[in-house]
Order: sequence, then C-alpha cells, then structure tokens
Amino acid sequence: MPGSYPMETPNMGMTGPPEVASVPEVHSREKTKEGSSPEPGWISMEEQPLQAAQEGAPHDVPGKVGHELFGYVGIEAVLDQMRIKTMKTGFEFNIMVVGQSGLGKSTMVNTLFKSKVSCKATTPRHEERIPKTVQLQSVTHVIEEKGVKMKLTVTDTPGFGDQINNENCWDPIIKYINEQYERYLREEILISRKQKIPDTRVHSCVYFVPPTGHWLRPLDLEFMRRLSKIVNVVPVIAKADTLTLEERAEFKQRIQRDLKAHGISIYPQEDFEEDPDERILNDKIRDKIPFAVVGADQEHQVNGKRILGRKTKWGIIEVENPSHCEFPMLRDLLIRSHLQDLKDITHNMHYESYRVRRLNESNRLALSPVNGLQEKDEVESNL
Ligand SMILES: Nc1nc2c(ncn2[C@@H]2O[C@H](COP(=O)(O)OP(=O)(O)OP(=O)(O)O)[C@@H](O)[C@H]2O)c(=O)[nH]1
Ligand SMILES: [Mg+2]
Repeated sequence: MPGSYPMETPNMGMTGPPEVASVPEVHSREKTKEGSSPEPGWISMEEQPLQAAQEGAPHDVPGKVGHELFGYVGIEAVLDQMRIKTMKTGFEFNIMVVGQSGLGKSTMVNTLFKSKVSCKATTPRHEERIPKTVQLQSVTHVIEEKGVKMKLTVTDTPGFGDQINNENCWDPIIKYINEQYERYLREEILISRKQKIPDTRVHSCVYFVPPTGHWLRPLDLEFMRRLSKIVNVVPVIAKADTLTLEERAEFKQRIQRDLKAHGISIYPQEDFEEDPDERILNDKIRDKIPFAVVGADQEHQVNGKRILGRKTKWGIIEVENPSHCEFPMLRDLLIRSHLQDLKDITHNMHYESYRVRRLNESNRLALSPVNGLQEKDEVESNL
C-alpha cells in the first residue's frame, strides 16, 4: 500500500514544505503484503496445534498461541535487508511533463527541482526567462536522503496546440515512451544481461490541462486516452492561480466526469487490483485529481523566509503552500507516497503489455512458413 497521503500528514503546514520522506516509506506496499493473510499453501503459524505451545515453547513474543510455537523467527528482518539493498543499489524514477504550449511545463520542472525535492542540487538563478521548449529534454538529479540514493529524471516535452492541424501531435511523445520500453526489453532479453538494467522508462506522465474552467477539449481527451494505455497518467490543472476556488472545484469535477465518460483510466487506476486499505487511500486521491497546480521558479522573501512563488499585485502565491495550490500534493504523490506503486505499475502492467506485444510480433513473424529461418534471424536481430 502506498504510504500515508499527504493531506493527513502534519508536515503539510503552510510555512514550509514537507520534508521528503525517507525512501523506505514508499516501499510500504511490501510491508502491508508481509502483514496480510498468507497465500494458500503457506503454513499459518496461527493454525499450529495448541499442544506444542503448551509444551514450553518460548514465550518471547506476546500474542496468539500459534506464534509461540516457533518463538520469534525474525522474518521481519527481510525489511532491513531490502532497505540495505535499496541503499546500496539506489533506484531510478522518471517523470515526464506533457501538454499544450505555454501551460507552465518547463516552469513546473524547475519548481519540482527547486522545491524541497532537490534544494541542494540547484543554485537559485534569478530573473531567468524560460525559453519555449522545442525538443524533448531530460534533466537528472541524484537525490540522497538517509543513505538512499534516487536518480530522478524529469523529461520536458515541447508543447503542442500551436498548429491549426494538431493531428498526431502525440506521436513524438508516444514514440519516446515506447523507445524506453524497447531499450529495457533489449537489455532484458540478452543472454548475459546486466545485473541492474538501466531504467529510463517513464514511470509517471504529468498531463497539463489548460485552465479553461469549461470541459476537457477533444484534443486533451484523445491525448490522454492514448497515453493512459501505455503509461501512468496524472492530469493537473495548469496555472490554477487563474481560476477562483469555486471554478477550480467545478472544473475538477467536470474533468473527472469527462474522463470517466470517455473510459480514460488515469493513475491510480481503479481497474487495477487494490487491497481494501489501498482502495480507501486511492479513492481519496482520485477525488483530488487533477491537482490544481501553480508553478514558479523564483524565490521571494516572506516573513524572513525564502519562499518559492509567483509575485502578483495582490501578494505572493506560494507554490509549496497547500492552501494556495495543490503542487505539494502532486509532489508528494509522485516522489513520496506512490513512488514505488508507480514503478510497480509501470513494470508489471505497462511494460509487460509492451513486452508481450513485441515478443508475440516477433514470434508470429518467425513462425510464418513464408518467412522461413532467414526472417527469424532478422527478427531476433531487430529486437
Ligand atoms: N499564471 C501562471 N503563469 C505560469 C505558471 N507556470 C508558468 N507560468 C508562466 O507561463 C509562461 C510559459 O511557461 P513555460 O514553463 O515556458 O510553459 P511551457 O508549457 O513549458 O511552454 P512550451 O515550452 O512552449 O510548451 C511563462 O511566462 C511562465 O512564467 C503558473 O502556474 N501560473
Ligand atoms: Mg517548455
């Protein structure tokens, strides 16, 4: 189960952003699985005969009789082992930002890195205008916390919608996502493969919806429909400072209804398996998505503190202040509470579908009687 949701954590205060939670917290899904009912075929300790316990089995663990049979076995030590392993190897996490031109994607990439995620890794640069993004570009920062290393890569994409004809504007994005699956697959099928395959697969795609306050445009619906089939899509309402609080709430509900009506399954996907605790937590998140975000890459002095925000005539919109916008919720979902879940779904669902499709394609070609052996060789070398 993903870790506790930020709305309920005390560290979401107004004055400062939450600390980036330690990475082991994001592995709490495994922790829950450890504590859940055993799989069929497993021997449940609770089912052991009472007699053995009465014959003086060690009493070092309080609890049910069944536990006393073996005393303390120490299975939970696996958690420490997993933690140490993760600390040694580190891990990769990749985010992509997508949306119409000028919605603040590049600004958001900077906001993410300049906010508490990686404050050590950036030096504030003032009054710098962000140029229009003309090609896909990735920024990587290695973030270390309590000995755990995360290589965070954010891929910025050129905005679309400038052309009169926006047909197939999703092609370069979809191509990039599939290319990363392909790279992983090629490494995975090698006879002598690397112990740790470099992971450039997109774990989460943040889709920027223009703050029209009306409904989702056909272009946004079609783009998200295509993306949601191959990647975890997290929609956000861009430039939320341009909407009133009522407009934000209404627009959010309309987007949720539109997505449902068009059968677009965004993250966290309802149709994927969730245990009861997960479902309760994810239902709360589904209620909040799309997050209404504001981006900024300039710092300002507020009450003696340096705050990341947008200076307006009426005051400063603090991007890390949850009462000003929902950027902190987005960051917490991606980098803290659901990081492992996003990686798991990418590997087990999206990549798996790609892998099955690609291998089936290759087999079909190789087995076709017309093609013969030569084609089989070609297919293998093409993979
Ligand atoms: N009001 C408001 N303006 C924003 C926000 N985020 C970014 N901007 C401004 O919007 C303009 C465009 O921002 P960019 O970050 O370059 O937008 P983009 O989506 O990367 O644009 P392309 O690269 O053309 O796709 C800049 O002037 C930003 O300062 C926001 O949350 N609210
Ligand atoms: Mg840009």
